Amino acid sequence: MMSTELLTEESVGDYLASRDDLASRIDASTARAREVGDGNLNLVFVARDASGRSLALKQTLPYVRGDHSWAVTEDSIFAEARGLEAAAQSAPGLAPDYFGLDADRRLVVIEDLSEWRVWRGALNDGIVSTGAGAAVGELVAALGFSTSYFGLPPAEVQSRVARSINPELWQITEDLVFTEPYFDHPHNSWDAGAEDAVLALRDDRVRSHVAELKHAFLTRAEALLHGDLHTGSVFVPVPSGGAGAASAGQPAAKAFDFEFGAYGPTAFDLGMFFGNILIAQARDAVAGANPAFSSWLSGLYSETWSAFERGIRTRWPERVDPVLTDDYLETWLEETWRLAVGYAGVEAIRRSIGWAKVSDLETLPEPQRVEAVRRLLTTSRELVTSGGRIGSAADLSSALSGVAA
Ligand code: SR1
Ligand code: MG
Repeated sequence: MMSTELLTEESVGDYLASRDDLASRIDASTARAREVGDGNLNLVFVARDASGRSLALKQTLPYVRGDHSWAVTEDSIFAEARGLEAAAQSAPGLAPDYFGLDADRRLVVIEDLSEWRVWRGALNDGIVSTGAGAAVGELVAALGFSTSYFGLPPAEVQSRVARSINPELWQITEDLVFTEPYFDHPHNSWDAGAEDAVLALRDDRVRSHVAELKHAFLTRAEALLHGDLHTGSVFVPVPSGGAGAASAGQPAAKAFDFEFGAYGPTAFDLGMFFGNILIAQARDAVAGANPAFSSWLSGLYSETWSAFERGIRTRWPERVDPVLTDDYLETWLEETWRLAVGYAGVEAIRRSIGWAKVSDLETLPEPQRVEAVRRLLTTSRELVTSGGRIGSAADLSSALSGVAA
């Protein structure tokens, strides 16, 4: 496996000095860098010069940050670049500004968003981020339309699908999201108090529903996905005055970390996001004390879906294929919703008991965590096996009452 020279806080200045194309954005001679990444596959450096101008550099690691014996392709940087570029074209402002790829060093240069907050942390602190769900819905709609057979000629989609394929990265999602949690696997762990809820997932009826979701993930190369759209992949503005409202003209959220992106079902991005809102609700149910926050959280499914649906419907008149009728749009939206509900379930399950756990649950004291995980597993099992019974955001909210109660 090839391995590029990794940047360090000390070497970022020299690297920037070698990049004439960035000279107008930062003064390399006074730039100082800090490594701030907490993702699994990358280093992230924020470099700031003496006059306060800053940039972020994201470089792929050849291994998983939390397990150096787990080697991973550095080619995820190409997915990162593709996602940033597609977002810049179709959803300006809803991802960090993108200043280009250095293919040899496996790094991208992007807007520094260290003044913003990772949404998961803000959710853990009970902060309302007004409009952030709608921003996520709009981003998914923009990618879902503009990179797919809806917005592009077939030959163009097919060549993009071919370029986006990365079996090694896709397999991480196949294994961690769709397989390991449903079998004995050394990546899984849970508190003893959640044992019966975990064992209830080890059942062929559940596995058959997971199989349908996994097969759709593997075979429906509909649109370029973000591929890992959880609340730790979204920045929100830091609220001023506590109101949580983005300031005028500022987007309410920006998605980042596109390195798992390839062509797949649009429902996957929506479902990943919903699964993480569900986790935030479980945390809030056992540890929160702010009814306004709880009520805003439970409205996020409908806020996100409405923005997504609006984004697709608004673009629909520009579809490139006349056989895509208005009736077909209704069928596609229904199917996308059905799959998204299932993907929400598998995401909440794997974040509760699989390898990639989340701070929403991990920072809770054990008795509260057990309670939150039990609620999540029981409700997520319902989502995974619901097979279309949950037909709307309102149905979803009532199906989730067991988590939020
Ligand atoms: C080895 S990577 C594990 C997980 O972290 C990323 O954020 C993805 O969610 C992946 O499944
Ligand atoms: Mg990530």
